[in-house]
Amino acid sequence: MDTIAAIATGGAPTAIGVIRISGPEADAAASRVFCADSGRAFDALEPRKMVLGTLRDREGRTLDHGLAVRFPSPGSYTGEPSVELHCHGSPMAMGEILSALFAAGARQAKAGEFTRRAFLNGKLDLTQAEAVIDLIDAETAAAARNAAAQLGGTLGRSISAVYDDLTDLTSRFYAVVDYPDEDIEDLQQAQIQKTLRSADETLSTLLATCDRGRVLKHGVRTAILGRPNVGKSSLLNALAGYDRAIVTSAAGTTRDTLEESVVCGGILLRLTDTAGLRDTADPIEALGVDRARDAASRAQLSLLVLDGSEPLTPEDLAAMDLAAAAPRSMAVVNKADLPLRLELETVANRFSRVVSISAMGNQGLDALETAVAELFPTGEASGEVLTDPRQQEAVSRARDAVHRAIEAMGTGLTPDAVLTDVEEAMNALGELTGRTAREDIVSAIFSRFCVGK
Ligand SMILES: Nc1nc2c(ncn2[C@@H]2O[C@H](COP(=O)(O)OP(=O)(O)OP(=O)(O)O)[C@@H](O)[C@H]2O)c(=O)[nH]1
Ligand SMILES: [Mg+2]
Repeated sequence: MDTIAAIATGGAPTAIGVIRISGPEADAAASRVFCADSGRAFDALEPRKMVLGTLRDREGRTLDHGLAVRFPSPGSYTGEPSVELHCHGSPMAMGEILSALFAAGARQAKAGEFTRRAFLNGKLDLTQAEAVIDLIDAETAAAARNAAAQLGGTLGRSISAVYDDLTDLTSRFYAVVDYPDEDIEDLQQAQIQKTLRSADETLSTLLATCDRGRVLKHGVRTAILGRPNVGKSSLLNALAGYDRAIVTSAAGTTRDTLEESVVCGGILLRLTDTAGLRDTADPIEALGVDRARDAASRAQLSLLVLDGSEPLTPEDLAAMDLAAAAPRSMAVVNKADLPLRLELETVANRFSRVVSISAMGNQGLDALETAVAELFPTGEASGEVLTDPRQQEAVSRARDAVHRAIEAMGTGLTPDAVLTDVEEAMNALGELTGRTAREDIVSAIFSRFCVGK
């Protein structure tokens, strides 16, 4: 196994920069660039304790004063002998130190290679490796909390529990297949049925978390809809916290769709501001209205904006129809700073959630946040949420196979027919945790990582 090294803190100047080294020659390579102030030999430094010293380039010239930590095997992230060097985050100085490490026999680590080694050495399973990247990429606190729980191993453990039950079950089956004269006793039959049903239940519960997982990881596609001049762009700006969109008193200001991501009620909303919906003779505006309709058709959530200071117009009613067609929708009655002239009851009859705001005065946004949080409950961050299409596909394949096994048992098919299904379920679950994952699946996962992780 090669010894690998990389800057773990990116290429920009930072207060502190970390260089990671892992592999059999980690101590030897590090000893060439780090000299403890105490004068102790590098491989005699106390494990997992930070030690002060000088960092040097390949000619032995001092480049920085910093810290080193040794992690002897197996008590390291990768499971291999590892070292971390903490220095000032100067890309130039760190580049020189790295090149000295390469001269000492280490090579540049590839993206995700440290975590990949951790996986290969059994330090974490694939669901935990995926949690590492999800944690780094998390865009909301809820997503980070869920990734942290998954990193703790919750998802891997519940999958492994099902896997182990099925292993146990197959061994019983093999006993019967090997001695065909013996029938499976009724008691055994009942037990096998019970195991299969309980596997089905666990997997179905996991599959029910897919929607929640998608929201956590990818956020909610949200269209801001309404007739011209009601304050759609003002709402976008209020949520974004800066003047993202042009706002004027002229109806038809927004022509093209405009996108911005915000965290609202703890949920990541991928907002699209749209052109005001109306019939228009202006060909450019008409194209904008087409795009607005398109955004509405793709939205998971639509925010219908109405002007509370005016009675409903036929254009409002048409916009309502469009907005109400989205899987989730909410009416946002804007301009609450002006006297109310809108027929609130008509709106409330159509939308179960109606919030009153003043986008211009930044008022009522908390009510909007609460309503969004209620529409998309993230639940507690158990980590037992399927956030990735790969995970969802594997669990779904496992559950289908378990279903077939249950059916085969019911129709009195031969034990080996049932076995085939059970083994297929186990394969799918093994892919998920990495017990039986193919190389291409593993590679695809680690390609999402950055260098140094
Ligand atoms: N009084 C009051 N005026 C508002 C409020 N929000 C927006 N406006 C005004 O309403 C007008 C239209 O606002 P926009 O945000 O451009 O409306 P829009 O729905 O994006 O309009 P189009 O892009 O033309 O479809 C502007 O003059 C805003 O200043 C509000 O809360 N109170
Ligand atoms: Mg606008």
